[in-house]
Amino acid sequence: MSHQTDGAPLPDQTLTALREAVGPSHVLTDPDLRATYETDWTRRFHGEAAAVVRPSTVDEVAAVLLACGEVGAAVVPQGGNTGLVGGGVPRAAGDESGSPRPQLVLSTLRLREREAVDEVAGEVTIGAGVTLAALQEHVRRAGWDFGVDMGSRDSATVGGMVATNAGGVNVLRYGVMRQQVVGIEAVLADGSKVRRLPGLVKDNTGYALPSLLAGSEGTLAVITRVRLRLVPQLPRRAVALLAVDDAAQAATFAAQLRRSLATLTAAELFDDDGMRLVLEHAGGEPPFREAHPRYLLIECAAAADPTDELVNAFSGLPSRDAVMASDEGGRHRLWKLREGHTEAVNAAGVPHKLDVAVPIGRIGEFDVAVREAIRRADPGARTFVYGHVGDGNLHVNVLGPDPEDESVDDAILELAIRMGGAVSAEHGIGVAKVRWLVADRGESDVAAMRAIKRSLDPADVLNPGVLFATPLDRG
Ligand code: 2HG
Ligand code: ZN
Repeated sequence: MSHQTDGAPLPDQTLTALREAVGPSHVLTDPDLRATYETDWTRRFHGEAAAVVRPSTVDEVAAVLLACGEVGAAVVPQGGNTGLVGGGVPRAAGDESGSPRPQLVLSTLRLREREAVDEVAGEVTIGAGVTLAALQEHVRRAGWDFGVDMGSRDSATVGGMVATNAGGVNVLRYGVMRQQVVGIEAVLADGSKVRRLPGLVKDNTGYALPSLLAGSEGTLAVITRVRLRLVPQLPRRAVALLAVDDAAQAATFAAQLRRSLATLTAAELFDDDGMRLVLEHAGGEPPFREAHPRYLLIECAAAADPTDELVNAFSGLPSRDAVMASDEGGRHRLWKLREGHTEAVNAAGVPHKLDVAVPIGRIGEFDVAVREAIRRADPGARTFVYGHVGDGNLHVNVLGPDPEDESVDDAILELAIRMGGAVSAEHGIGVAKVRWLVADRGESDVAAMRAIKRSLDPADVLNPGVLFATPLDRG
């Protein structure tokens, strides 16, 4: 997490091999050209790569991995660089995970192939570097939709979303990214290709490699193409914002709505400080005359207008106040209050971002306890808690503590584990939470994970320092 440089150079013959593999203009060694690939979105994680390499085919990816494997160079796979745990940018010099090995970024942004939608199966095969927004546009033109959606849709890539098992705002309806993956093509550390893309809904032939690679955070393979399950397009939408007493009430309301509203697609939580920050940053009017402790945003989507159904459902709930919108502009304004958080927090400082899962029934308790734990660790810190209340997934964002100071991070993650939660819900472990893997998962789980990693990538070429401390046989 420091801003020193690593500086280990790649041997000349490796640079030559890389240039031959992907074309000279796609091996970036100039620091100005590398810069945007070397720092993460939060600016908290940064490292220096000997080169950024941008292959455009699976064979080019294989050639890059072979060239790196020969000289023991580390490869950091990167999609849209929207990750929030430092897993897609080079390791910083002086980090525990840093080593004198040269490292390079393998950008998947040129893997942009878009096959025609398979109308009969309701599936599509798509290059890893295609953004979520481009995927949505592509499948919507064919009358389908994709089940995962999230605020970073314009930059986040399909490959990165699979590699991190992304979640987003529609998980309560369609599940996480892993559940959309029907098939995968990927290159292993030794340059061999695994390809399972026939699009079979049922396929129990051996280990489920696509499921294993989903959420492996670039440590087992470079994902080059994926085959994804599609969902029906639901063009009519309605959004409501409920003012509530606390996070516990938001979770209770969300549970009641999940039972009573078959068209429910999202149940999102944020607090008043967060909403004010979004309005200050992006402009706009507060939705209510007075401030309320917490807000619950809910969305319904259907083929026919779900407005009446939504109004009936939330009118029966004892909320403090409520507004709703069915027109596009109004829906967008309400969604902006939630989706604008990430950008608004980032504009106010370098945030500590803790994406945690807690049992849904304990969300209220966690929301109270986490604020107290942060106050104890750093009384001057500013805290914003928002997230996917319907999934038990909260994003605790803290401004104030130095980027290198991990005391608030530790307090938050320790609390999540103590309450039966997980230290990562949808953003991954990256380098940010490596120290917490054993505490969360237990020794034998992590030993099994390490055994898988060692057998597929014995020289630790792929994303060293992510998930596990390096060298691999340590702690
Ligand atoms: C979201 O739900 C994203 O908005 C980002 O997962 C969360 O900003 C964050 O911490
Ligand atoms: Zn999220």
